Amino acid sequence: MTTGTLGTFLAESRARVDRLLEASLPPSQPPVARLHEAVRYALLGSGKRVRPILCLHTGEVLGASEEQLAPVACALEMIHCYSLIHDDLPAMDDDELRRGRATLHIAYDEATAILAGDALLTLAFETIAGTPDAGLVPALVARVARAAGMRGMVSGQAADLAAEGNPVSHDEPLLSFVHSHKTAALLEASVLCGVDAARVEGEVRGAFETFAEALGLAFQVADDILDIEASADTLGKTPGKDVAAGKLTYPAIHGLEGSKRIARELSDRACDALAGIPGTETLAALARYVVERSA
Ligand code: GRG
Repeated sequence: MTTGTLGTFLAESRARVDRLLEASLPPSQPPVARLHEAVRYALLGSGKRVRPILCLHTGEVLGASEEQLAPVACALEMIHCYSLIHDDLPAMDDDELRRGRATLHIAYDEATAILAGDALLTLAFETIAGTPDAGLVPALVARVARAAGMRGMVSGQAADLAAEGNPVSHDEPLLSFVHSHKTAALLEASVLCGVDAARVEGEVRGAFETFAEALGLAFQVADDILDIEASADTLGKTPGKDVAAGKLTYPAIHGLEGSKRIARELSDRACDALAGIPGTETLAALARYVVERSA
């Protein structure tokens, strides 16, 4: 697949996800208009929409319909946006720039940012509950909750914060724990929700599990590399912050070149897992894009 073809696919998919997200928001009410505005600012502003695109495309390749997939695809982006809002708060990463503009607590205020995050997390599960194919709901809720909560992203974030500025704790097992939980878990779940919605089992499910795990980790290694190499303009957030904060990153443990090698190996593993499964060329191209992206 050429870079141009993937670019067109991504642009069209982003526009589709934006339409689905817009349609999934409840109408604003006057007493809480500011909260609704803040949620819209965080959710609809911009973003690559990697998680919903992975979910929709995986599911559709395997035979699920947009109707079955749209609620959970939107829920994954809502949870991702909530995590970014809370991660940017002064009590966490204390960032003023996200997706090329002011973070939510800067554009609004801290209390509104906390509530907008809470609102997006809960709206995500309300949205999954509305899946028209009701038989899918328990599995999707369980998968997304697990990836986002104490067995996933929240634990990864807690371990990351605990390791910050503490070089003694900078070891490979902890690095793997943080990255597999903080970032990879939700990306992995994005692919696997597509597989769940298509009710695919057996060898093909196994291949997608390998793909999802490798892709999720590759994404985080690439993010660590971008934190060092990208400029604020392309990154849309403050570059170099992770290194400056003494964060536990792949380059801190494996060096920049070692990290690039690991990212390539993970993306190769992801692509190899899908080899021979018809219709998966775009997913393989996405696995390459994840490590070659510049933002
Ligand atoms: C607050 C519970 C809680 C968790 C926060 C996701 C996260 C955990 C923190 C974000 C910090 C960070 C930059 C992690 C690296 C990987 C990552 C999630 C990058 C941002 O995702 P993209 O590149 O962002 O998909 P866009 O803006 O394109 O949606």
